This record gives sequence, C-alpha cells and structure tokens, in this order.
Amino acid sequence: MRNILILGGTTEASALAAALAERGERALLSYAGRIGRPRAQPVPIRVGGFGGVAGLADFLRQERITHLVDATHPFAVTMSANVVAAAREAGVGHILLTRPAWTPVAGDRWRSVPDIAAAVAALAGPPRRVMLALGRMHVEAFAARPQHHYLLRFVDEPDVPPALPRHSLVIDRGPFSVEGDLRLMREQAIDLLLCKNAGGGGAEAKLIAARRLGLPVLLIDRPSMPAARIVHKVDAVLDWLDHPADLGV
Ligand code: 3Y8
Ligand code: NAP
Repeated sequence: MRNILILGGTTEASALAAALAERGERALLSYAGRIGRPRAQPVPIRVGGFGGVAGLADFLRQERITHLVDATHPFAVTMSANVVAAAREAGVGHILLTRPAWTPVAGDRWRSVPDIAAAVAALAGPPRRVMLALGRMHVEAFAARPQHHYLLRFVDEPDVPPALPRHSLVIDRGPFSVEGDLRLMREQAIDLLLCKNAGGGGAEAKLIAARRLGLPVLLIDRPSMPAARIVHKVDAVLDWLDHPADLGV
C-alpha cells in the first residue's frame, strides 16, 4: 500500500490531493502553518515544520512514507532543498510538482528583476500607487521606498499594522478572479503591479488585469529549482506513482 506525503500550500497540491482521494490512495497533505486556517482538503492534513532535513527524514521513516511529492510554491526554496536531501537520506522516491513561470504575451509591459532587493531598488523615483502582491513576508523591505502608496493583500489580518507609511490593506486569499483584481486595481488607482513570477492559475488574475489596464509590471524572477524530477501536471505525478521503476532517490 502506497503512503504518499504531499508538501502543499499551492493550487497544484490541492489538485493532486483531490486526484489521490478520488483514487482511494493513502495520502497526507502537509502545510507549514503560515496562515490561520489552511484550505480544507479531501485527505488528512498535518501542519507545521518537520525540523529541517533530519526532521523530515525521520518523519519519512517513522510514517513509512513511500512517495514524497514536493508541491510547494516555487519561492519555497528552503523546503524544496530539504526535500531533496531528506528523500535521499531516507531512501524515498520524490518528485517536484510545480508550474511553469509566466511568460509575457502581447500587451504585457513587464520588467523582470532577480530578487526583492532589486525590486526595491527599481522603485526609486516619484510617488506611485503600487500593488505590492507579495503577501506578508517581504513588506518591511519596501519601507526604504516610503514615497509610494502601497496596496497590500494578506491572507490573514496582521498582528501589527504594516510598516509602510502609506498603504491600503486587503485581507483575501486566492485563487483570485480577473474581474475582482480589475475592480481592486481600478478602485485603488494602481499604476504599477509588483509580484513574484509564481506561475500557475491561482495568482495569474492580477497579471491579466494589469494587461487590460495597460499597467507596467515589476516581476521578481523565481529562484533556481533544486536537482529533482520536475513535472507540471497532476497526471505526471499519477504516472510516476504507477511506474515504480521511475522511482528516483
Ligand atoms: C499557507 C494555504 C489552494 C492554494 C492557493 C497558488 C495560489 C492562491 C496566490 C496575490 C498573491 C502569495 C501568497 C499567494 C497565492 C494560491 C494558493 C496562493 C500569493 C495559501 C495557503 C498558505 C499560503 C501562504 C502564503 C504566504 C504568501 C503566499 C499570499 C491555503 C492561501 C503572495 C505568494 O501570511 C503569511 O505568512 C502568508 C505567506 C507564503 C507569501 C508571503 O510572502 O506572504 N502564500 N497561501 C501554506 C502553508 O502554511 O504551508 O490555505 O490554501 C495558498 C495559496 N496562496 O490550495 O487553493 O497556488 O500560488 N499566496 C505569491 O504567489 O506571490 C498571493 O495577492 O495576488
Ligand atoms: P520555505 O521558506 O521554503 O520553508 C521554510 C520552512 O517552513 C521549511 O524549512 C519547513 O520547516 C517549513 N515548511 C515549508 N513548507 C512546508 C510544508 N508544506 N509543510 C511543512 N513544513 C513546511 O517556505 P515558505 O516560502 O515559507 O512557504 C511556506 C508554505 O507556504 C509552503 O507550503 C508553500 O507552498 C506555501 N506558499 C508559499 C509561497 C511563497 O511565496 N513563498 C506562496 C504560496 C504558498 P522545517 O525546516 O522545520 O521542516
């Protein structure tokens, strides 16, 4: 009997959990515990870190996990690096389910920057109304550019107000809709969108809305991927599960 651990927190992880539940597979979906109430899932969930590589390797052995699927976000670089090391240590096959980076189409006014610091540097200049769609973890970095008005969107109410002198805060979780993001960007008179190149459908609405509004987008490139078997479709994971010969460690 297979015993699958999915490291989740993404639309793809939820889709995989649904497919595995449909097939009657034994699967566990893991969240880091970054937000108050993670989405309900059709398989059992666990919440919280494992305790680094050693903690994850111990978990894999103790829970007799047979297959490990890293379906975390492309920017969850520590978790993905830990997966490769712990899977090898525990001798468990693993695969990385992610989504391709977004690429510009006609009408897009994108500028790519390598990281948060470069995005902050790029915001020199006269005051603008910036939709800072990075979530909660990186807001402090933009205190270095206090001249702008920032539209922030968090999953949970923050314990303390964001440390930006001019900001509006929306509490909402995705997946988001194009109509909803168009309305939000118009209401807030946004003239620049700043976000991660997260890829996938769950966060794409704001890019489509920016395209329709003719707005410039500052896009933070995703970090490089760990050395792992990488797939972009749930079916590719199911195929991997059904062909044990492909089990890589
Ligand atoms: C806890 C678990 C699903 C998964 C849904 C996807 C889509 C909606 C869009 C914007 C951008 C952002 C943020 C975002 C999106 C999906 C996906 C995605 C971006 C939940 C969730 C968890 C998190 C953690 C949270 C981060 C934050 C990032 C908000 C669940 C809802 C900005 C990433 O307060 C915090 O500490 C929040 C932290 C990591 C990044 C940040 O720096 O703040 N996601 N998001 C996961 C855990 O505990 O393990 O309830 O679903 C999941 C989703 N958020 O099943 O439908 O697949 O990406 N999440 C980004 O892309 O830049 C919002 O506002 O447009
Ligand atoms: P990260 O920086 O790569 O991971 C930091 C630590 O958080 C990991 O070392 C691990 O702790 C724990 N962790 C991360 N993901 C986990 C999971 N799914 N289950 C159990 N523990 C986990 O990760 P992050 O960027 O903070 O992302 C945390 C979660 O939010 C992930 O589930 C990710 O998919 C989701 N998410 C992140 C983003 C983003 O922009 N980063 C966007 C959307 C969703 P230990 O070392 O103790 O094991």
